[in-house]
Amino acid sequence: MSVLHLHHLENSRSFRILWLLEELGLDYQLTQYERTQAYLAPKILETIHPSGKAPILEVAGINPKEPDEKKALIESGHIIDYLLAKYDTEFKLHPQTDADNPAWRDFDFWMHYSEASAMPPLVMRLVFSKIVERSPTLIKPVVKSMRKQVEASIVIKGINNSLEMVETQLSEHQFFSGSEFSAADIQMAFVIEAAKSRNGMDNIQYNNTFNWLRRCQSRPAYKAAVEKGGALDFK
Ligand SMILES: N[C@@H](CCC(=O)N[C@@H](CS)C(=O)NCC(=O)O)C(=O)O
Repeated sequence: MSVLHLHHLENSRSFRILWLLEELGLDYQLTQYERTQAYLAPKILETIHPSGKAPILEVAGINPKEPDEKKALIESGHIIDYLLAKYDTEFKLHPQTDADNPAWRDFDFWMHYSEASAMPPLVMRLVFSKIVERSPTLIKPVVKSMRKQVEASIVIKGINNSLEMVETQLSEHQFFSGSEFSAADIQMAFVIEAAKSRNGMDNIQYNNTFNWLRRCQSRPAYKAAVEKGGALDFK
């Protein structure tokens, strides 16, 4: 029995964990779920963790007093931190914590920035598109026009700010924590793939970002994750 059991929802942040497990070369059990028609996670995920969202990583033996007990970890950033602390003991996928090291500061910054600031406007974009899709025909034009105004002033500005910051980072460095690939690239790749598909990205304006994404996608572990969990295909 594997100690690690990943619950992976198609086209979701759990791809990050799948990719990291492959980078670390770990043995793990994988259960895959399809999204519902409403593009949500299936209810069954709530039986594994009350959040009902992906990723969920179940870890056995985390409590030495109860070796058979499994703990369900959530939040992609937290799961990544856990896996790195436990299994990346030679620091191949993250810099050692050191406030004076710019590589660690960059690593830590992008690990947080991805979920705290970069993802929310992308999620809003998805939610707005669903509101329009599901609004009654009669009021659709009004809803569409409201969507356009809010998106232009808040959502698109937020996405573009993030993309500019990312492009600047990747024009100065090969990766998010400097010259070496790290788990911060895994965390940020999901953001960029979502932005590419939900916002559109000009490949000349964001040339360094596109080149970095190609470097990420050509990694054997990325390809193995696609093979096992399916390529990201955003709606
Ligand atoms: N901040 C959380 C976000 C988790 C999350 O929202 N997951 C999405 C998939 S990308 C989900 O499960 N959505 C389905 C739902 O809400 O029903 C993380 O980084 O893990």
